[in-house]
Amino acid sequence: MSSFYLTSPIYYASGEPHLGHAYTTILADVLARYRRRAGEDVLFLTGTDEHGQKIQEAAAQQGIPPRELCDLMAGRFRAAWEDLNISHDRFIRTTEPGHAAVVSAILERLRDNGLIYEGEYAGWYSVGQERYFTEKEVGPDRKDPVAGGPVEHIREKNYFFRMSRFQERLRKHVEDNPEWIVPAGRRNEILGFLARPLGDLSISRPRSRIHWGIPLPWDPDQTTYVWVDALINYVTASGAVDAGAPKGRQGFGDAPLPSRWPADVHLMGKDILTTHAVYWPALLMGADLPLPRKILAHGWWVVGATKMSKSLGNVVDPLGLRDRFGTDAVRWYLMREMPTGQDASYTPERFMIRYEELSNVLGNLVHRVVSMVKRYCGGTVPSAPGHGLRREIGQAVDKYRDSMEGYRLHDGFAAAMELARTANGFVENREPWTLARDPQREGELEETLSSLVRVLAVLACLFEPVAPQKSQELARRIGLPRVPRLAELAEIAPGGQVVSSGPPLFPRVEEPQPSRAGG
Ligand code: ME8
Repeated sequence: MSSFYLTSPIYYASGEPHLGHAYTTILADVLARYRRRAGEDVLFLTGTDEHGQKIQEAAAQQGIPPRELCDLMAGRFRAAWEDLNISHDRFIRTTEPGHAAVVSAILERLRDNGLIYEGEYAGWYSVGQERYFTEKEVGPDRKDPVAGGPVEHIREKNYFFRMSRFQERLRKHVEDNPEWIVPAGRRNEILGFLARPLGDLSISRPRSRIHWGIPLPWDPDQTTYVWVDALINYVTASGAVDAGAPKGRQGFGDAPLPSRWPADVHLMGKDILTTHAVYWPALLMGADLPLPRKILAHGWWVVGATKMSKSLGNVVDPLGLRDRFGTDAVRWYLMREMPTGQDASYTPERFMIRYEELSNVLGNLVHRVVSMVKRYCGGTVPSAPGHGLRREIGQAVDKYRDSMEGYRLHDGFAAAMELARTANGFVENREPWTLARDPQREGELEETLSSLVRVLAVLACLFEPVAPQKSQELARRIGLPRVPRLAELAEIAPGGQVVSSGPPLFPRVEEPQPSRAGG
């Protein structure tokens, strides 16, 4: 069985989970479920980023120890993912002791490779982004260029990683592997970044200023820079580095350990592409570890022209629609509405358009087919060859697979919905109600219903990654023990299953009013 390792970012434990986090995590979940349905052995990693100034300050503001804040927020993220039916295999927290050990081992390796030096840092720091920015980037208004938050001027001792040494190797890697950073627009952004001289990376902060973090193994008065700490989570969870082993046998260089590394894909929003596509590969090269196979940076959910964000207080929240429309409908909206890589904004009207597809096209098809099998065949799926729509099924599945493999999820799901639409058209053309009145045409009726049940089995499989609960319910209604895998679709032979009816899969609901998230 081939394996697939995918990661979401690990989210800051300083704030509540919101729509942006949910989007990336659902995207990751859809890919994980798709890969499992394709028969692969998946490791899907998510978690929380728990160190650094941002957490330290948030905890101080609330008057609680940072650890307490992290425990609380890690719990909130876990609960949010449960509510959204996220099927992660591992939830990592950077405060886990095992992670600190891997961070130390990697830092030691960089130092042994002659890539660390001590220096003084003077520049602008944004706590919101946990990053330094150049004079030019902060501009005359002295704002962080990502979210427009405040920056502070800092002058202090830091250790530096010789990132500049990897500029050429990295640039060549991006050039030679056009599919490494997707979508292409984001890749061009990184190529542009790498065309200018790359500085070295500050990897530590004085402990006197930032105490909440992992001490440098050779200088405990310095705390590891939170981005270095955070990025390493992907390696920690993979098992590629055994920090407890003697040097030389920890998994670096020519002596790799059996592990899930390298990741098949790192997913993230475009706000943190540079850290993932520049800092991270440079650190991996420095530590003699292989690079991830792909980096996918998606767009933002925006309000007007700005990124939706907690700190900007402009979060308009479709997650609040779960109560009325169900989790699967919200997942469907988010995946179907945003072409992977582009920005999108939530509006109640667009939500309704997407919901009505579920209800009027897919839900309606399920209802019609199940009712007809009940009415005309006593509830048992007829054993007819069911050749109708075979070509259409084949084409839809091909387009779906091709889109999913190419990370164009919106296209993949559009193909699935199109198949449901075609099947509704097939019902209208065949008019089973007319066939049922004519005993001479009983064979045709059975053939038609059998074909339709086959389509429903295929749709259960195609929709499962985005609408797992409803797809299971769909499989149950047509008498299947579970949702079929992709490889099983060709052999599905309807006949003999007992269907069951139930309330509409996607009931009619009134249009949502714009809502503002609280908290
Ligand atoms: O950056 N639209 O964590 P974070 C779409 N801890 N996605 C959005 C979004 C929006 N409006 N807002 C946030 C961090 N996101 C670091 C990551 S990884 C080693 C460390 C999503 O809590 C998107 O995935 O600020 C973005 O990259 C991420 O949340 C940032 O989450």
